[in-house]
Amino acid sequence: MHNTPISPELIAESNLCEADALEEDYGALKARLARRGIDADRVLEKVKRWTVAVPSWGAGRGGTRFAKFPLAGEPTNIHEKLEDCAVINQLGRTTPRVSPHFPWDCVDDYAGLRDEAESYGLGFDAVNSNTFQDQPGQAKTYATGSLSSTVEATRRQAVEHNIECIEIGRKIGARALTVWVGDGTNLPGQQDLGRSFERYLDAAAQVYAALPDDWSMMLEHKMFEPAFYSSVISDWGSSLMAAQELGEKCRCLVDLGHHAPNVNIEQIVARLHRAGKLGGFHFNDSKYGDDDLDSGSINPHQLFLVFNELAEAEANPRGHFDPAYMIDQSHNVTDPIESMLSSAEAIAGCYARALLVDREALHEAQEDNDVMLAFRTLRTAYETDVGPLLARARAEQGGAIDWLRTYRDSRYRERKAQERKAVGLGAGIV
Ligand code: AFD
Ligand code: MN
Ligand code: MN
Repeated sequence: MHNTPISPELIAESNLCEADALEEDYGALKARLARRGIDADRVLEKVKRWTVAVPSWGAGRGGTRFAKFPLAGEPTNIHEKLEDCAVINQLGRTTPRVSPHFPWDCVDDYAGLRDEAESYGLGFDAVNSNTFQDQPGQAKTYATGSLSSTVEATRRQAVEHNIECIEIGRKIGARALTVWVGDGTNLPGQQDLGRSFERYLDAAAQVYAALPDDWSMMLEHKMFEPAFYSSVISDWGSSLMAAQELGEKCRCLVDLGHHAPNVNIEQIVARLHRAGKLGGFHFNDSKYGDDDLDSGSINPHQLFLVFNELAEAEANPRGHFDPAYMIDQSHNVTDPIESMLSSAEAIAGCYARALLVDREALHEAQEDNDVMLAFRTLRTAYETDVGPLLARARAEQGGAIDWLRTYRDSRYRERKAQERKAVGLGAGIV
């Protein structure tokens, strides 16, 4: 029996009020899908097995470089973050793993931390290293670069930090390291664009050499910020070149917010899969740049199209296909628990819709160059309201049908506001 921060009785009681309506709605969806030759119950079982990890840093209020507005009762350490992640999984039943970030989540006893997560029914996902900011007492600064720094001792320090992250990861049961560096330049001429990439490759190879056999390393590209003229791993091209050079266990991670505006991300997904280098995702949504908004809140259609490529890849795998799915968002004005529940539902919904695409009909229309029929085949799946299916998946696993009402009825945040120490004001992108 797991430690349950939200009372299971409250969830059961709340579900009781929704049960009849859900039964009716699911029945209607089932009938509609049956007419299209789709067995809703089979889709339901797949959706129940589908999971996405949550970022430990997303459990707290994020901020911009202008301000951070703390939330009463938000977590201030990894223990409290785990407790909040347990709430997210308890109500939503889609997020059983937490991706930690070091040194933010450092503790003395990692075996104990693993047990603590397990007590909530949680496990750990990819570990994230941090060489994009300096820590108190750190010997070398990352102000002008980390893995790609011109200073040898700085590169060594960054390599050692990544290796330490792998060691921590082994203790907590993780199997992947995600490397995102803020390295780049702010003015033309600041660094040689070719040599900085060489230095990065050389240092990243030392990290790669320390990977256990059953681990993978994921390279996360990002076009700009904190470097505003050039970034060393700016795009999927640089990421793919590096992953191909580093080796088999190295793959690319696609953060949906890390591209130039209007880039066709679903096509990048297809290309990376073609190269056998699709490592994983950081889901979020964006309007203008790396906004880190809630998944599916701005462009749910793009999210669906990404999942359509993933469903295609799953049906026709080339080499390795086991992408790591994760949320990476910054919740500046909402309760992070609510944002992550909403996002996990949006993401799982796109996964479910992608399963509803009549793939045979789509391929046929594509072969025939029947443009409208191909488009309508996708559109029919996209326009299907899978809400009842997602709600049923939650309910059958002990989650909440109406997670928002149940969460608010639990007064969890208000209780934590009494127990937890307050977070200070401040600025900073996390
Ligand atoms: C960054 C990147 C990367 C990093 C995280 C830290 O997306 O995933 O680990 O945010 O907050 O923008
Ligand atoms: Mn990210
Ligand atoms: Mn980002």
